[in-house]
Amino acid sequence: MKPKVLVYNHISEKLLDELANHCHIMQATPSEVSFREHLSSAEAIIGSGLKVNKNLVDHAPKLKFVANISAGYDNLDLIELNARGILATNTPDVLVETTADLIFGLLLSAARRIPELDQYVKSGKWNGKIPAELFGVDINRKTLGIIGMGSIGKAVAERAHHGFKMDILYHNRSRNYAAEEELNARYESLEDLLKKSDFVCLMAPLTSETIGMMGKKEFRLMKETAIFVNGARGQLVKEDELITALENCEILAAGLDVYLNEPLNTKSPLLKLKNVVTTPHVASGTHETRYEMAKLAIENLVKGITGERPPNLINPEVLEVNAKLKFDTS
Ligand code: 8YV
Repeated sequence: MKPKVLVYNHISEKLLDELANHCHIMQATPSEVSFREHLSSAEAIIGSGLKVNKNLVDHAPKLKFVANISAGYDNLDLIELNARGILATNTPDVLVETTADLIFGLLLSAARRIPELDQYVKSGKWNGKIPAELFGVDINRKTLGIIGMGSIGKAVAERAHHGFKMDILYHNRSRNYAAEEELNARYESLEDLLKKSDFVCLMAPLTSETIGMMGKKEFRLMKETAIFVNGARGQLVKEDELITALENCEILAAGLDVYLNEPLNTKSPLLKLKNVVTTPHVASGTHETRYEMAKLAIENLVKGITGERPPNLINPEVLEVNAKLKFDTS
């Protein structure tokens, strides 16, 4: 018998066929009634965004492997997974450039007010001179501050530096010497980065140290003409304080791909603000990249099932204790 794997997101037929060579596939989204039933017999789960916490693993007594189809893994309670000897993998690298494209697109859209201009044309208001109230602000040669200079932060900075001749400042847990050398990026304290940047782009992972790191105090440090972009996780920002900063024009505008609660509540004040450009947590969302992410997640999972070390193992400490995970292939 092949090990049972619960697929809880859409994955292309081609990749499912590949996965089916190695396991018995069960499919259900978390909102479907059959999800719980499949979970109770699943040895592995694959998908993105599901909160894998104590409550979930309590309902998954056979679970040995969690294959996340995402780079971020803040949806996983690693303490709980490690305690139960469950391996977890993610999909870094393959989404870096695509994610940076959209994040830079948000920056451009907010600065040049592309959604507002689009509406202006489509609603038939363009019947003469464009009013100066619809003008944006320059991007080229301005200063971009990146908070979280990991691979995606660096890819955003590359677009800014090489394409738009921007000066790059960054704040990170550790120095990124490659970014300093290749992009002339300068390391700054968070406070100095916020004070000096024309654009602030948040790309840090969600951890106990970064949660709520941007709030009233931080937005007040930013220039009144500055634009804030969040391409990381909504929980890094005190969202009500961001809304206040935008309403009170303490900063000029924001471009947001992520929110405190997702999907964003239709009553959120963010939806009423003209100086906010939104996308629905979709930075990695192109056909090509989502395919590559699912493919990599499957590669990780198949390695796990066949007793090899998965390339993107998040919690190798489980393997140290367990040397080899035994899947039910009897
Ligand atoms: C989402 C992401 O997971 O990889 C990440 O960390 O944030 C994204 O790729 C993806 O959009 C699915 O929701």
